[in-house]
Amino acid sequence: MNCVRSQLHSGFGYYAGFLDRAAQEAILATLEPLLASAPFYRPSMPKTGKPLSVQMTNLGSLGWVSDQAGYRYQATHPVTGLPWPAIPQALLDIWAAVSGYAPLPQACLVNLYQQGAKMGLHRDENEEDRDAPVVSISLGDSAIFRLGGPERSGPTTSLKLTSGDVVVLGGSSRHFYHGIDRVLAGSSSLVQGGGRINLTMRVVRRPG
Ligand code: MD6
Ligand code: FE
Repeated sequence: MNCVRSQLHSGFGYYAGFLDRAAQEAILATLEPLLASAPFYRPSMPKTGKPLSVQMTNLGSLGWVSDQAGYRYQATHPVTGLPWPAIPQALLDIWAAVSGYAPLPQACLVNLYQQGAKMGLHRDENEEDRDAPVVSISLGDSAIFRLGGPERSGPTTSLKLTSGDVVVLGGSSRHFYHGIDRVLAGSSSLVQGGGRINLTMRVVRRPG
């Protein structure tokens, strides 16, 4: 494994180059049939119903969804009505390698960034188990990831995430604001048709 773990804050892990090109291609090939049965859809914002620029789908027993009614986890795809496909073993292996947390994730949110898509500063706070870290895998085009602190208005640092990088938000950083300012279109040839795919694995319900 050719990667460096940097720790900028307690509980924040940045594994640059965790997955080599072959491993990235293998994960994409594994995802292909799963994304065919649980296709990307465009969620909308609570209250306003305004569409997000990021397209989403999920893997696992629970998936994160957003619509006019609010943010929540649910067992089925909002468009197909089918249960989400299971999280593949290759992703669970990454969880086991970097999370430091024995219970397995119940949800893997899959974000697709195309044509100027970005994600505003937010905290992941719809999970019941917030001792568990969130593990994030980046594939395809590079992105500028902004990491702040526990307050929305606090100082932030920016980090360029490239294909194969893995980020862990654990410990105190689990509750830190973060977002994607922009994606560098054309910076990777991994994803067919271009763009960036981000996978975030979460433990939603408290285990046991
Ligand atoms: C993204 N990531 O990289 C968005 N959340 O597309 C996240 O929102 C995120 O990278 C929790 C933990 C790690 C993350
Ligand atoms: Fe997040």
